[in-house]
Amino acid sequence: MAGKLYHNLIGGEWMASKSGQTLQNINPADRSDIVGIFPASNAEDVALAVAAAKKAFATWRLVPAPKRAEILYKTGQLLAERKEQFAREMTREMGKVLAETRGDVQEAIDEAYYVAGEGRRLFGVTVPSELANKFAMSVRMPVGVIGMIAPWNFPMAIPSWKLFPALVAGNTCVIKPAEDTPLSTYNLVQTLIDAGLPPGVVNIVSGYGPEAGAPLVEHPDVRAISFTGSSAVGSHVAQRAAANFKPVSLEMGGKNAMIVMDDANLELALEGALWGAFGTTGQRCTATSRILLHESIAATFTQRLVARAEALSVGNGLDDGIEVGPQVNEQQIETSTRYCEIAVAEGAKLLTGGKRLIDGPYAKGTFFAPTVFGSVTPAMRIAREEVFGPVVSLIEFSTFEEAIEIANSIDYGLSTALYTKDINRAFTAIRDLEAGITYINAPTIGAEVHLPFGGVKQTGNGHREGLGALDFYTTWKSVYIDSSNTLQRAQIDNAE
Ligand code: UN1
Repeated sequence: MAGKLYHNLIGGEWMASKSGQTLQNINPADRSDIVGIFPASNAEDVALAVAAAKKAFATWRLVPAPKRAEILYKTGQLLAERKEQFAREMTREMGKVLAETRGDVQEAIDEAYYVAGEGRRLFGVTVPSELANKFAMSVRMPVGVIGMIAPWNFPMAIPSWKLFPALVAGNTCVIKPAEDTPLSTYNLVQTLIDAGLPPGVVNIVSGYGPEAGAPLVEHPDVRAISFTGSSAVGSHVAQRAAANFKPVSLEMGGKNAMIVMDDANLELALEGALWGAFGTTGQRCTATSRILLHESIAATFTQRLVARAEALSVGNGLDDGIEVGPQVNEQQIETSTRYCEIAVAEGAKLLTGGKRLIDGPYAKGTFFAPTVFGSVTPAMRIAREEVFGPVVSLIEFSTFEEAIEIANSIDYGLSTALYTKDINRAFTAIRDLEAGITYINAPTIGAEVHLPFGGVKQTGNGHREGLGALDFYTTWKSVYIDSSNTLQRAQIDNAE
């Protein structure tokens, strides 16, 4: 099927890239299906979009926050009406199964309602002054033009985590969607416009990282950058932005561990493992990619997990009964294949999967078999490096302390899970696991929008989405109002 032609959105106008270059949005379940043709933008397009956002900032920043919030609330309502259509389009461009793309749109709806409430809060802090007849408070100000670079795995939810808090705070935005999944960002932004967002407040520049992402990061009028993607690209973004001291919010990789203790409800842990490891075809930064098994339950758990992994139905996410969709593109298939080879070479035991699926209907797309590796040791690369595919490693341990140590032994720190009935161990794990998120008796995926989302170590640089996002999208201004009609010198006139 030939794809529809889409344009950039700049200053409220839909326009082709100045170079005329385009990219194809391809259905990963059927690579002959072209979802759309999108601009492959470059620095020239980015400059126009930033200029439009800068112009719009002059007026948007003055719209009262509760009014800005009403547009977001309306956006949530419209998204709810459009949920099924947007979910279907998302499965077609990204591959994950319909139940999950409905969840992705729902996450944007949740974010809209959550952030809409912030329009009547945006709390500042009022404190007493140390001087008489002096009033002291601090208020949140918008930052200005924000550049956003979004990933393909949550093509509507993650752009909403970035756009909505930025907008409620009075910023204007230029967003570069992932080149694999621009349509969902278009659907999101079109919905914002239909809800009443003025022209130029959000601008879309689609394209590839080096040509469109890099100029956005470097543009002097872009005051802050929010990036979600790999740690390798995140490091690049941070270094480029550092040249002019631009704040950067980075949300990057994970190698998330689920610990299963000897007293765990094994059926529950199995369900969690399957969902955590193979949901979204393993393509979540929160995916369960290491399962740490207590030695006393390891054999049973492994046998049951492998059987259940083999029984998962892999296929086109739009078809009924499919549990695991394709990987997003050829490059991801190559990464999964390469890591399977590395794991075998390191001495891990391939228990199931380990290969691309190519027969019958699979020939048309980028499918990879749900894969389980046993006999994995914590030092192996397959236990340390992010695969971002349906590949999970099983590691055995003897004591709870050892499990925590293994869980913490990697460079990432996003999500963790512990399955146990022991409340004391649960609290110890909550305290000691080095990660931004810890689940007890639930898998490593499933974060809700109104809690902080992000991680430690190479997962992030200290910022959070969800609760905490406003700290990134606002800048503090401290305000002192002196009503004494005299010069009062702080630290001097009130000293003893
Ligand atoms: C991601 O993997 O990039 O917690 C985000 C979750 C989802 C968000 C994942 N709500 O798994």
